[in-house]
Amino acid sequence: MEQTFIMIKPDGVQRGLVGEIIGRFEKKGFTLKGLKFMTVDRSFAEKHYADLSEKPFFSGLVKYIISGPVVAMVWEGKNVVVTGRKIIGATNPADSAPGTIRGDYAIAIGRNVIHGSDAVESARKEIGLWFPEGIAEWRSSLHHWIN
Ligand code: 3AN
Repeated sequence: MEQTFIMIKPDGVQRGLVGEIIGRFEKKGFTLKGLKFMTVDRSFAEKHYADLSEKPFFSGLVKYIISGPVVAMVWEGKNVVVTGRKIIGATNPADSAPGTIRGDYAIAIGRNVIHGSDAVESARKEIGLWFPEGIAEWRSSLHHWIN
C-alpha cells in the first residue's frame, strides 16, 4: 500500500494546528503508520531539503525547519502521495485553494505549515531518512473496512 511522508513544520506546531492537520488526514480515510515529535539539526534538515540546496531560499528554509519541534508522520492509503498533496494545497499559500491546509491556514510561502512528499520515490527516501528505525505494524484485522 502506498505511503507518504508528512511533516508539520515549526509554525504549524506553534500555532496549534497539529490536531486539525492530523484530523484531516484521518477523516479522509488514510491510516497513520508513524508519528514523531522532534527537533532536527542543521545537517539533517539539509539532507531532507538536499534537492533545494541551490535555491536562494535554501538557508532560510533550513533555519525555519530547525527553529522548533516538528511532527513527522507516515500516512498510508490508496494514492496517498497525490491526494495528500491535494489536502495540503499549492506550495505558495497565495495559490492554495480554500479548503486545503495551506489555503486555510497560511499566507506566506516561507511559513507554509506543512510538508508532503511530492512523489512515491521521494516518499520512500524521506520515510527512510525520518524513520530509520522503521514504523509500527498494525496487527489487527479490525481496521480493514477503512480501505
Ligand atoms: P512543496 O513543499 O510544496 O513540495 P517545494 O518542494 O518546492 O514545495 O519547496 C519546499 C519548501 O521550500 C516549501 N514548502 C517552502 O517552505 C519552501 N519554499 C519553496 N519556494 C520558496 C520560495 N520561493 N521562498 C521561500 N521558501 C520557499
